[in-house]
Amino acid sequence: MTVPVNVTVTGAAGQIGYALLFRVASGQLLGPDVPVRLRLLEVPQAVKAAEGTAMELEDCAFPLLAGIDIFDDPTAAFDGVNVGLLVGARPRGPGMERSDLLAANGGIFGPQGKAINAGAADDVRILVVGNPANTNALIASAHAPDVPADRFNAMMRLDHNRALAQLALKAGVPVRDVANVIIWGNHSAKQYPDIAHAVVDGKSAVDIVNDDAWVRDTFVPTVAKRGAAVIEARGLSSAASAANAAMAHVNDWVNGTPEGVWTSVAMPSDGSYGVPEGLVCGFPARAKNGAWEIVQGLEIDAYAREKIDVSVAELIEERDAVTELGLL
Ligand code: NAX
Repeated sequence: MTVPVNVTVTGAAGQIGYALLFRVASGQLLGPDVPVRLRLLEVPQAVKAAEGTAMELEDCAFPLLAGIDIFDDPTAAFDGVNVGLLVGARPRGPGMERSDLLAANGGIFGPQGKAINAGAADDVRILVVGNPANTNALIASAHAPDVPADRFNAMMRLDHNRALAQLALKAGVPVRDVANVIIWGNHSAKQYPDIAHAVVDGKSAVDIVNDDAWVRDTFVPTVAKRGAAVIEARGLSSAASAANAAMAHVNDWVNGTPEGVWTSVAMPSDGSYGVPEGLVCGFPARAKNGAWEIVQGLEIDAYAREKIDVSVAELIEERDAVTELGLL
């Protein structure tokens, strides 16, 4: 049998963890022929809950699940990691300033980066889901100097999927007929969901929709604020949709994006589209041979430029704040 792939999931006892782990164990992350060994990382007070989830995973008798280990120590959890899903993070509490939030998460993602540097497999791929995801990925990567920076991604795929769904609803077509939206910038309310290059049934989405006011005043804020709308309705933040997006992100990264289609990925900028080098920023990207390539040469009009710049400015602010805190 093939050697199992080590998948480390942090925040394993949380709600995204619960929506994610059963799908990973069933083979949906990497493919139906790839056995996985789960390595779950939690804070000590949540280890018992993670053990409960592990019992349920065992009870599924997944043929591809080669084992489950639970840790409260990042060095052990990331030893031998091939795929890391970094979900656990410190949420913003009442009265918490943004700098407190960045500092608290720096205290999580710095040590996790160090642990990845110490123990990861050569082919390691890390997807950061825990917020503020882009800057958490930057911090983790900065603490893993021996791992190529492009192995650290932050998740824009949920925003991407939300944009596909809203566009399909507007166009009155099934979501499978819609492709090539882009989420630029930060995974925050300042992201820029862009349909300028999207297609509906192979035709320009802008022409099909033919309604600039809808795009600017409805589509963009609906996608950017969808997380808050889900919290308002459900009383809890997005979990199954976030887990679904993480699955799709890693599956595409490893197995490649379909021909002619791109997705949205936050990865370290190489200077493309005027984004300062090194910022972990949302770009349109295709995966080939296990690596992402930023889609080049797309025309950016003045409106898009302004929206992208606003989001990038927020990423720069976050980077400057964590630099000042000594977290990079
Ligand atoms: P939960 O609060 O349900 O679970 C988080 C889990 O992480 C908890 O079990 C906690 O004990 C654990 N944890 C905290 N610190 C840890 C550490 N140092 N090591 C290991 N585990 C640790 O949150 P959940 O709803 O699962 O969301 C997790 C994260 O995803 C949050 O930061 C959330 O903001 C973020 N999200 C990101 C999204 C994205 O698109 N990038 C969308 C969904 C979600 O909002």
